[in-house]
Amino acid sequence: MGLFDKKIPVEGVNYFGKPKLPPGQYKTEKFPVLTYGDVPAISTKDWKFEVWGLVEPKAWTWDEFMKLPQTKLQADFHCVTHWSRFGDVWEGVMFRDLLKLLSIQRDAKYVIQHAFGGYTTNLPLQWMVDEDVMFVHTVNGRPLEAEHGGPMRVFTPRRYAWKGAKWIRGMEFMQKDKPGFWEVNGYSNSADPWKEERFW
Ligand SMILES: Nc1nc2c(c(=O)[nH]1)N[C@H]1C(S)=C(S)[C@@H](COP(=O)(O)O)O[C@H]1N2
Ligand SMILES: [Mo]
Repeated sequence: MGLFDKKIPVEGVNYFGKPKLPPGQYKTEKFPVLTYGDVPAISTKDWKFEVWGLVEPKAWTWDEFMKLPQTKLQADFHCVTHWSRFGDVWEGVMFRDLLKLLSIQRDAKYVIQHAFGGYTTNLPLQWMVDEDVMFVHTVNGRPLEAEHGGPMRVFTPRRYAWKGAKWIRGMEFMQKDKPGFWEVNGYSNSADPWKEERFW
């Protein structure tokens, strides 16, 4: 069996009313690892999350972050390389809940995710707020594995998976957009799987 279990039919709609399987995607039961570069070794003791830019700067240790409201979300994961994983239970902190603790300046319109190791990705603040963007530390009841971004990654269920940084270390709030690692390398800025926004 190859990477794609092409014969498995996927029917129905997801929790935001879109077809479970976006166009051009295949269901896989595997959880491939897609990382550019090395897997950084980050212990929860070393982990820290910071916000900067057009926001009052703040920082959280692991223990402080884990005291934020915790949410479980069952959601599907779509990679631009055509594989989709269904039904995992993702657990962590919703971006919306973090946002309630931030003092953001009026002219902040974009959010840049920064990862340990240098990876970045960008989204409009409006989408980060409206949608179900979350910080994830646990998947299906198990701590997120290092190769999948543990101890903490971002997950953006309505976007291709590159819009969520593994090993998240901070977010920068900006007035102007700043395309991230894959966006600079030719991938779509908006990355909507149901519109097949793969490249630009
Ligand atoms: N820090 C970091 N985050 C990243 C990446 C990366 O290379 N580095 N790859 C992105 C891409 S292209 C995808 S498809 C998903 C893959 O997540 P996975 O390796 O857990 O499947 O992570 C995204 N986040
Ligand atoms: Mo990807």
